[in-house]
Amino acid sequence: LSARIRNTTLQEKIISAEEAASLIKAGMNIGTSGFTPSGYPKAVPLALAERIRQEKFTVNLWTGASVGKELDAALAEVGGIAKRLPYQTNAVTRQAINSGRMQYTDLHLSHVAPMARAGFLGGKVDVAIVEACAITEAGHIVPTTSVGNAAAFVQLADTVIVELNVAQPLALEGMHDIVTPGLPPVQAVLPLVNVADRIGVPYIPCSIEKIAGIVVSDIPDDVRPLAAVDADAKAMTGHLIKFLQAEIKAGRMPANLLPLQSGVGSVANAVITGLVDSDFSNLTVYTEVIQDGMLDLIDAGKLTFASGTALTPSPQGLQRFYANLDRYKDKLVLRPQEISNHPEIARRLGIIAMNTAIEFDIYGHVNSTHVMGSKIMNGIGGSGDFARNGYLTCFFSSSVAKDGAISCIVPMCSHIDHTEHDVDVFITEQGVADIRGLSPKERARKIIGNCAHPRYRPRLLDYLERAEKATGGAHTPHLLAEALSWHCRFLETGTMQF
Ligand code: 0RQ
Repeated sequence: LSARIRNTTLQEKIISAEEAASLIKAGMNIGTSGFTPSGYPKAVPLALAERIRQEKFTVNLWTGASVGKELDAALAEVGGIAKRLPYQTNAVTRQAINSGRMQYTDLHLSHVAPMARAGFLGGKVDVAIVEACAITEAGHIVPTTSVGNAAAFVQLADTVIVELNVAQPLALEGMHDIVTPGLPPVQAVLPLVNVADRIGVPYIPCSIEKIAGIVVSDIPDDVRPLAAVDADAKAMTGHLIKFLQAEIKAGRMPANLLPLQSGVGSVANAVITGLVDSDFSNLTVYTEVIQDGMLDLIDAGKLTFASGTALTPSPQGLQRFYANLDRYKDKLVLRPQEISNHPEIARRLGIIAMNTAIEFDIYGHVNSTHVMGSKIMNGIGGSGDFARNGYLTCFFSSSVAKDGAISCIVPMCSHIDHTEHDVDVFITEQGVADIRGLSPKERARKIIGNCAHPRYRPRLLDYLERAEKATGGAHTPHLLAEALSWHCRFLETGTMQF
């Protein structure tokens, strides 16, 4: 352990998970490391859940993004979370949110640390719980497979609990680049002009005094297998690659493209995997999650560098990453999410933003978060950070969901996360709608014609034409009494079909 805890005073601070959990009091704001099921604390949350089961109290949980079952599910199952932010994918948590048992604040991921720093999120960070692979002589914390908001939470917390995970290789040290920007009006310029630039230090600055206890754990990240690439995802990838090739030909994109950002899920993975078999080379990635497909691209010699805030591999991907860490380490960096998702940097680098929608409407608004207007799915995640600030912003979706009972292209979205002003290109398995520079009515015809499923196309066109007539050709014509009728029909009959 002396290789991992390099200060003798700190070696005396090793405590059990139960002792660490006892430092947490009812009503506290707990800020943890973790982003997707990577680099989150596990042993302390499990002990905290057990305490909550017996003593019945709640805390507020702030993370980087979604986290594994030992944190989200364990605490949600015992009713231990009063308020959760900023992104989740756990079924138990989702159920608690949608049944009114848990409050949920869905934030742009780049906003969380600045808002916590500014005191906007309902108090301070009382306790930070951070997974580490080592603690330096000075007390600085070396993170593991993600950074997320860990640096900001450590900076802001009164008390820090370090979960030293010996299952995480020590060789991860050096992969991180940590900066914690200040508060306006004196924020430093972030001098990041290439995806591989390092602008910080390879650890989370922390003082020895702030560390209240160190818990040694060996629980691995709860990484999940990849969803199979289905026919729709394959078709969307094909459309995207053709579209990008045409952009290069038209002189609107360099031959090696621009830094790629891609979301999570089956489509995102298919897109990245699809690039492995394409002609593109010397690619770069500036994103939040580094997935298996990016390791494939490195292995194929097509990716020169990837910057993210978390590794999000499959179980096989994680083993492959650990086994070849030295080789991958030169080509990867993990940053705080306020830097990986920073609007200024995304704009400067000119990223290609690629995210998945639940539904979008004929005028180009996107719903990424809510099913039928009311029920949260996961959250906006980083999609808004990148969509608003990308050089080219693409949204993907199958044209229909639930075996065709739902059209993912609707007259009006039942909830809006990204507006018509944020999107350049929509891609479904049907085709591509490039809406750059188009007026709302031009956009509507392109989206209906190129992206909607043939089964729903005539009805969408009929809606548009009747709306144009009823409003005398208004700028964005709607029949307000009918605009959400497709969703109402689904809720009443189980299908949007007429
Ligand atoms: O339902 O789970 O019951 O099968 O939605 O849909 O097709 O499996 O797609 O896993 O890629 O997730 C938008 C949720 C897509 C995700 C979303 C139903 C469908 C299925 C899931 P089932 P798929 P994916 C980086 C960027 C927001 C955050 C983001 C997401 C389920 O991509 O969370 O982009 N995005 N972050 O049947 C009702 C519709 C539907 C529908 C699909 N129109 N109405 N249900 N479904 N379309 C990541 C981070 O920031 C960390």
